[in-house]
Amino acid sequence: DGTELTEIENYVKANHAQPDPEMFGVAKDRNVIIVSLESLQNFVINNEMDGHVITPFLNELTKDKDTFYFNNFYHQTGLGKTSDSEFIVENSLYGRNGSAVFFTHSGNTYDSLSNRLGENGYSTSVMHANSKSFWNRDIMYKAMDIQKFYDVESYSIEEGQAVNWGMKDIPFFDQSVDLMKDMKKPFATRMITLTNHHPFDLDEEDKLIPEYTSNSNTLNKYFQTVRYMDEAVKGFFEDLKENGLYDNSIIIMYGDHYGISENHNKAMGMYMDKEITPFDNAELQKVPMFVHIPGYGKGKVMDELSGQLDLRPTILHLLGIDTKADMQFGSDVFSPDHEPFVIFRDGRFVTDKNIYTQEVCYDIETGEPTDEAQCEPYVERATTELNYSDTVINGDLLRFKDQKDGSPEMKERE
Ligand code: GP9
Ligand code: MN
Repeated sequence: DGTELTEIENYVKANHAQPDPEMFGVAKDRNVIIVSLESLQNFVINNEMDGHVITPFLNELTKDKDTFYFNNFYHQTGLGKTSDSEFIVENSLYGRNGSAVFFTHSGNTYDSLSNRLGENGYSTSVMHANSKSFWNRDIMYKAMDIQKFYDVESYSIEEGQAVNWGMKDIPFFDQSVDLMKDMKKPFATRMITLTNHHPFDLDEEDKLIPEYTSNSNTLNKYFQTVRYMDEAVKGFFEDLKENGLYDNSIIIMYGDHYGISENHNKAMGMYMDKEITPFDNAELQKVPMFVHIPGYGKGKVMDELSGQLDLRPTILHLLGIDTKADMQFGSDVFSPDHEPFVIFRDGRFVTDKNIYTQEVCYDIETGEPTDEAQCEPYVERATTELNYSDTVINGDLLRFKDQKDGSPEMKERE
């Protein structure tokens, strides 16, 4: 009811981080390209497997002057996997515990990133070469006001262009750039890659590095598909340049969720040369995040602790769109007020001092259990925040927001 909404709004307002004036609007009026990198975890970045570089192109980006590389950024998904990451990025709300919100709440009212961008003159879309109903996307995208879904029907998959779950990333990016040429400008699109997906199968010709050797077939093949995806992203950047779409765009890329589950701890332990503890398992939920602004020149490595819920406010602020009246639980990663506190869907959390998992409070520096009292205040906040997000979704509370604030136009301009 109304009182619930007010209480939650007060919490959200109290946690709002004002944008850094230096960063607010730096990408104003540019096309927005958001790339969801399937199953990409951060541990492969600037790393090697048996002497082979795994992500040569992304490694270059981590040192690139037009790129902010976030090396302390976490996925916050649950069982909804890719669809949860999409939900989080669009709404800056948590997915649901034990189910996929794309299935359970596709009839809700949302104030999505795409909705906000549409209001601001962008043509909005998602590009993903899978059937449109997978994860109930066709229905949920309507609820999130995504104007166009370039699903598998928008692509032509020639012989040799599909593997594993479907279209390979290289032809996918290639054809997507062609489709972008015809989009109304400025456009905002989210691209979802597919090749680096369990069980990480590849055609021989796409294997650019050998397999790893361990008791886990999954981990062994993972390095190869990651390497392939890296090659695909490299080609994508080249294509954008060749087609005149590069300079006037901002490209945001992130891993959607883990690729290697805890079932492969033994093999991961071998690769990392240590025994994998619950602390390590939590840290392994880091995914890379890149904000690439062609011509910007002041990019750097950012170790600010942050997560996927932060993407919505971050992106909107980079485009010069205010979010202070918005129901969102993340905050702008470039804001001086951004708080180093990341909550996982399952209640685990990370602060700049601790990781809390399986009801144990670990010291972030040593990885050893430490004084519970350090985690205590955050345990309560994590519970509150997850509950608030659930309340918003379960009660479809965003449908009341416009009414309370007055007309939709007033809300937009608040
Ligand atoms: C399917 C793709 C993979 O379209 O997004 O989904 P996932 O299994 O990673 O959630
Ligand atoms: Mn996925």
